[in-house]
Amino acid sequence: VKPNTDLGETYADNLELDVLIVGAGFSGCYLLHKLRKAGLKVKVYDASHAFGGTWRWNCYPGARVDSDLPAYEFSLPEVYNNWTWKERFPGWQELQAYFDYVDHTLDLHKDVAFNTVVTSAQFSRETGKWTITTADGRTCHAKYFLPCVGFSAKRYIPDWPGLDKFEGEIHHSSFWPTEDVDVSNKKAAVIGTGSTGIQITQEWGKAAKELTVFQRTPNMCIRMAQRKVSAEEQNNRKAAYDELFKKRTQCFGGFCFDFLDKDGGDFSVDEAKAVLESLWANGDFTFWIGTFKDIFKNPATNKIVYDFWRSKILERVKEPSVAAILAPETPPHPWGCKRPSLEQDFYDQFNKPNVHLVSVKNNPIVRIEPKGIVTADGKLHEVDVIAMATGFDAVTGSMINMNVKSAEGTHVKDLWQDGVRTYLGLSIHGFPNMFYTYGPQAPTAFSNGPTIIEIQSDWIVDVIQRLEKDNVKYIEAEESAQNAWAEQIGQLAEKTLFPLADSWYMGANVPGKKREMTCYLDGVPSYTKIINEAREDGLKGFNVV
Ligand code: N01
Repeated sequence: VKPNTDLGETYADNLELDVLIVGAGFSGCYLLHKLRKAGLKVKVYDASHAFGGTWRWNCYPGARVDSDLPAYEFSLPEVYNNWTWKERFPGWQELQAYFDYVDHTLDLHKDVAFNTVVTSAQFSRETGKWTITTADGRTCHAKYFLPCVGFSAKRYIPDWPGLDKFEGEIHHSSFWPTEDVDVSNKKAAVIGTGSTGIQITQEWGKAAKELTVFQRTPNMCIRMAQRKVSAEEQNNRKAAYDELFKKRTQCFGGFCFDFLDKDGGDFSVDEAKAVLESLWANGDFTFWIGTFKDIFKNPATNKIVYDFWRSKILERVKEPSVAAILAPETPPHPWGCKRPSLEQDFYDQFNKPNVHLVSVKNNPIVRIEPKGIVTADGKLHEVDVIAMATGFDAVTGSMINMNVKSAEGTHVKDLWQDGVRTYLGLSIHGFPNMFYTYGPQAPTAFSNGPTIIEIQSDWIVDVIQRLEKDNVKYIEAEESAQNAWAEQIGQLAEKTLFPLADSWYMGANVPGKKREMTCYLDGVPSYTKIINEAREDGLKGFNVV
């Protein structure tokens, strides 16, 4: 592909910038807006054709966010004042429209080069600049490099033999065609029951002639109390948004609620049940990160929640043998230590004659044949169309994907071979003047995206402004500070039940990936305090050159 220089300066070759951002999702939009306001010359590169990041790519049937209003949006009054949502948990179409509205309101697009895939990035200590190259042969030089590529940019597809021989349609959820995949007269399959598989199942269970869902690990889904939300209701609340957005920075998960201030053992059996009933009735994540405060530390408390959850699922699924796969008596892992999804009618699908569940826990998928999916017992499950809801090389994969190299030329993948190393979940030793958001060793997957993204982005903008004011050539995380941070990430995890689950949080979903906690587990307020203290303490843990 030849560079299209007709598209203006943003698409030019040999671009000279103060800041290059990669990714036009929540982080990229926010940082572009704030850095431009600070007077810097900034551009954004994005591989997609439009704004939205994950919400451009993940347009599979039923894709919607599990964070309810108004937690999942920018806290900028100039943005929220004139925007209203239609549903409590918006779907991908609405989220795409939101991003288009944000672009329009903040006039972002003139500084964003779409269809631009970054293929390498490396810093020169001599020039004090990053050199970034793109798939179509453009080069850009920037003093600061901000990869804002989220935690799920690198899709994971198991390497089953025969995948390329399948005669029907096959789509990974994060690379979904923009036109509808018609399953009305087809036998469809969904492989995987993470958040994505749950949502596709809800749609295809209704639309397909036959649907077979391949489940390896049960997803402990929470009820989603979806509803329409009127403009009037939202507008009446807007006077309180400033306070609400402040509150979301003060709660563990970056939502507008927090854990209860009591442990499970502080309640009698009946009291605990009543508490859980009321949280269940909320139909949102309060049942996950708004329950007993020792839920992720105390196996007894965790089991109380699991048993309650299971009782709710057993009420829904009619066939006991199917219910036993979806909600087994023995928990497959501690409650909530893999990301639970919100569901509306996922479990009800399995009461229909056209929807089938296959457990691949002890009978794995071994290959794909032209006509379908073969499990270890030799059975061919004939299907016409497959939704691969098999997830991502999460958290670390996005950065690795871009071929980012240290100033000395070492690929980030090689540096992380024996374990992820970052400082504050914001920077990496050997990568001067590079800061990232919503990635490894930050609250990332344990927080509401827009909350932590704004906190980290504000930190980055502030630091860059200070460096510019002081005429600094570059800053770089100290190796010792980075090692201490990595140790802290591991120690925090060890105090919890999270390492007991084979989750993508632990890197356990991708064969060969090192098993370790990839995110910061002590919540948004504690993380914010640490990064702000480091900044105020003369950029503690950084070398300033
Ligand atoms: O990916 P996942 P996802 N054979 O990794 C299964 C966010 N998100 O795309 O659990 C058979 O969670 C795998 O099985 P197991 C959200 O943070 C948010 O669903 O590893 N099965 C699992 O069931 C989410 O957590 C929203 O045993 C195989 C599934 O594939 C994250 O993105 C919506 C397999 C993968 O699930 C990722 O979600 C969507 C194999 N060989 C996504 N390999 C909302 O906010 C993997 N699996 C609503």
